[in-house]
Amino acid sequence: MVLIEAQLTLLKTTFDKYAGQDADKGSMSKAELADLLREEFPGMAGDKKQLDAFFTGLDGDKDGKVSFPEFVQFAATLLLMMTG
Ligand SMILES: [Ca+2]
Repeated sequence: MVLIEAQLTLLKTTFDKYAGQDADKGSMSKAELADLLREEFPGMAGDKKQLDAFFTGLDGDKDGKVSFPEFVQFAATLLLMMTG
């Protein structure tokens, strides 16, 4: 459980860092997601089509913003895929 807690804390820190850039600090806009990708995943940045697809995939309820639960769900899915 300690490991999961550490992962969640890291996710929350990462989320807050980028979601907090504009007035809406509780969710991530597409611009903020683009910043996150550029900083955390340099290899994925620069492709607008890829960013659009990524953002749409994260935005589960399609309200144009990525909330923390949506972000966590995505990270969990990634983790499951990686641990197979
Ligand atoms: Ca959303």
